[in-house]
Amino acid sequence: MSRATVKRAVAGALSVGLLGGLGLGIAPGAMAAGENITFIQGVKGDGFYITMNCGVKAAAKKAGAKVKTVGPEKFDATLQKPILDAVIASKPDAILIAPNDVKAMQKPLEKAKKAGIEVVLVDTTVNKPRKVAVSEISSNNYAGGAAALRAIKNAGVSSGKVMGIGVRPGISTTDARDAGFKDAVAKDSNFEFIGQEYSQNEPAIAAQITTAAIAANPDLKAIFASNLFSAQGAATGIKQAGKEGEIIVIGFDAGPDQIKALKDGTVQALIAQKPYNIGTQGVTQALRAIKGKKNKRKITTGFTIITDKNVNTNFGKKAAYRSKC
Ligand code: T6T
Repeated sequence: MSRATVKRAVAGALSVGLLGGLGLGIAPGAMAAGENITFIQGVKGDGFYITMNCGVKAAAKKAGAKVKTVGPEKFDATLQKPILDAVIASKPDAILIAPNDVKAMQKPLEKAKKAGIEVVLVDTTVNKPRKVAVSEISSNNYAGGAAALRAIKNAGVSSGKVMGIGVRPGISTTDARDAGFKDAVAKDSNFEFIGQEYSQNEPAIAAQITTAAIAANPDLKAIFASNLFSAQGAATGIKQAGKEGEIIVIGFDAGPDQIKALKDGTVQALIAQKPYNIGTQGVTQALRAIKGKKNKRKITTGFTIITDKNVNTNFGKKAAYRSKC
């Protein structure tokens, strides 16, 4: 029986007054402190997960829970799976995880559930989330992708060729953003979607894709790069091609490098998620599950559009990701 299951049994007993009746003197809630939570990031060193980790740590500290944070060196399920296996073996009460792939991480996460560990999916999800997790917390990624077309128009481009740079198929978040963008473009006959490319989360590949696309399409008007590293690379590619301000770049996420690119005019808008908030809510849901309380199955967090107009305001600054807590 896992610690979480034991605690649930104890919480149940407390609620019917069994332990009180036995005179054990355990106050309701006393068993709740000191839960062990492990947060498995999508990838190490990513401002998005760094900021989420700040939220996770703050919420855990407030609740008296302990947190361990781990993550793969690359956004790659073959690297994340062994990390998850080791975490399962260490028997935490709950795991918060951003799975690297909808399919490849499904079965490994089913093992966590079988081991009695409460799982909360933060950011990304898997194909059958209900089989593994008590709660899923993420941005409205599809709506965020659609917002990218509005941002292109707000940047002054009302027609022409646009393209997408994502990470790779099989990542729930970026797939949804890419689809949201593509569908929005399809609904607007002034625009033409010339293709979806994939950076494998490598800025250098995103830069190459950008320069090649510009060479092949001198009339390219805008690029939507659907995550931090793709956007970082797209900005580099735009600079290499000398097209700053001429070809619009809309990036998802708001890491320090992206904010810099926005300020220097290489990128025109950033769709910033609320990773800190995803982290705090993730801990709340994990603790609820550990204590046998009802969970919110799905929580959708919002996003903020950062442009040169608000980047230096308190609003814009608050939306930017952190590089440390
Ligand atoms: O965009 C975020 C995250 O939401 C996505 O799932 C993977 O990429 C990021 O971590 C940014 O690098």
